[in-house]
Amino acid sequence: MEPVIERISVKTNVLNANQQTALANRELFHKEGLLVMNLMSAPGAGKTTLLEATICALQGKLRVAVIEGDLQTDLDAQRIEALGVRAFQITTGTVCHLDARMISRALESFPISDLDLLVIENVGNLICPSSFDLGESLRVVVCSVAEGPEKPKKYPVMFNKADLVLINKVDLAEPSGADLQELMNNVAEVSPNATILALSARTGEGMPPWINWLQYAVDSHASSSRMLNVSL
Ligand SMILES: Nc1nc2c(ncn2[C@@H]2O[C@H](COP(=O)(O)OP(=O)(O)OP(=O)(O)O)[C@@H](O)[C@H]2O)c(=O)[nH]1
Ligand SMILES: [Mg+2]
Repeated sequence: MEPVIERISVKTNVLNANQQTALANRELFHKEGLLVMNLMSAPGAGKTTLLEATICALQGKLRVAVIEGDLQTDLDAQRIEALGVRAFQITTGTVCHLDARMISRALESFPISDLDLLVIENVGNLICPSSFDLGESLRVVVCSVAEGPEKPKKYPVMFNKADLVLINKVDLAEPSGADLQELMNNVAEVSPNATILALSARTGEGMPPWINWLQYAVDSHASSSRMLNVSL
């Protein structure tokens, strides 16, 4: 029994240490009046494609930057920079999620004072990223119809902490025979507090409600941060 107890306490310590840094990150983001979104999904669900389409839709409306998390390569950061948006790539090596310290270190050389929105694209993984608070204000989970309708039920932790679940690749629902309604029902069951939107980052179908939701989130966060900073 003893080794089991040791393993539990090591995990608790790691999460507690992460929480301290996440709180410091959150305080900094609040001071800057900056909305920070933690964008998570299984590998390949379409996070970077969604960001590319979102950046294009927000051009001239919001000042956005992106921190990318991947095990290897800066390919995703290159895709974002190709659109003229500042991006910082974190490569985690063998680690399957970003943590608050990685974000804090990135911020030492990545300026955020002139931004409205910072998106952190987490490592593609439906499990580990959900346990690590980064100091974000919003958790957005992308789930593609191609993954099959049962994924939310099998990986509920990721979904039940989400503020928004985006069902992506709806253009593939018909050709792949995927049951979009069943997927949406399963998301609603495990994400009772989340807004659920369906779209295709590739074709643009369903993008306007997502862009409106994001714009509203940034605007209301900016005004509540202003009030908080005035009262401090
Ligand atoms: N048909 C279709 N393909 C899509 C859509 N969104 C993304 N894709 C494709 O899905 C593949 C993976 O997309 P990415 O945006 O790289 O996915 P990701 O979640 O960023 O992947 P990781 O960062 O590796 O976890 C690419 O071939 C995209 O073109 C969509 O809405 N419809
Ligand atoms: Mg990506």
